Amino acid sequence: MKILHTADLHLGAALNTKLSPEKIRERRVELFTTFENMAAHADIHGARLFIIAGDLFDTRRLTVRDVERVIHVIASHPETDFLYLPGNHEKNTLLESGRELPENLKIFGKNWTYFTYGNLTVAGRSELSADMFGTLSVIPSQKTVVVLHGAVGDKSDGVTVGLRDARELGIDYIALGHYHSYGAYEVDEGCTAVYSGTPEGRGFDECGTKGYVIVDTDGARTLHRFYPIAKRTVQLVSVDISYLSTQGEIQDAVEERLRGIPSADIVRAVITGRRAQDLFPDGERIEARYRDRFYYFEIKDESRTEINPEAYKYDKSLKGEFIRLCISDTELSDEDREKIIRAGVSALLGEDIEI
Ligand SMILES: [Mn+2]
Repeated sequence: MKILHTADLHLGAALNTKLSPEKIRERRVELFTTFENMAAHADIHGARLFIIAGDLFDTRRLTVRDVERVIHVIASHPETDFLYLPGNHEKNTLLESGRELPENLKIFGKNWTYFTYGNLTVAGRSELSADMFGTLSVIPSQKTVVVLHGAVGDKSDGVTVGLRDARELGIDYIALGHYHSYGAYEVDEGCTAVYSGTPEGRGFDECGTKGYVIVDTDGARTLHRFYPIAKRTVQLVSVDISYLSTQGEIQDAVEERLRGIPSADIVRAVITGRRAQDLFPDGERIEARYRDRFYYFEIKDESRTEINPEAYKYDKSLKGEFIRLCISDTELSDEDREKIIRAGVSALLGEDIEI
């Protein structure tokens, strides 16, 4: 049997970026569309099971229409069973909605809940506990897929899925939710625990390729494969400006690092490295240049000035005096000193400064 495994959609969630209000609305709809697209992908892959390993919703901002939209998607795929594990960001949102739920929506309870499809058993529970794997019943002749939501560790507890506890129990695949990036952990020879990750990155803490996992339980060994689906990828690109000496070189370095990134993406360029004393990257100009090239673009300057006190020892200019003063002030933290030197030198060079 083929299974589509997803988790952590956080439908209805606020977005952790500085998008415009129109784009926030648009992005919110896109998350629902990606859920809809995944249901269509399940059909294409021939997956008759669609596992949601927690955090389907971000209940804090959920509307009745959002809930109806999800129910509609599920009801439009009557040949697919949606096995839904309520996660830690939601309670039983669908049950509490008061709506009539489609027959092909199956919800895992707090304790082990089993759904059987021929020689495949899917077992899940929304609450974790220290002894949970001890109470799981596995039928040796059946393929067993376990669905849980939590961090992985050695031993299980209220928030941890203990992979050591899951060894040699005859489990074939553990479908996990909680971490927002794809990741696979070998449990024992026949079993892998997999995070599908969120299908759509929202903020800069959710960078990289996002998608879902297709699990195939038909062979002797249960196999899985990750498929990208996100409409937009959140990209964190670092640009090292060490050894560069002009604004033009910085711009070229940024351009070089942004080459090939799709215009649909959400991009942050992080300027890093040790820069020359008088060279401050012109973030505003760089932002203006890329604002329209990407869905969203921002720049973050984390570069540091290479200050050699020796170079200023005999510098009689105002700048030399100023830098000497900052360096000799032992009360300043490195970070504050950096900011003050930056603002001061910019001012002395006649640049606009922001304080
Ligand atoms: Mn989550």
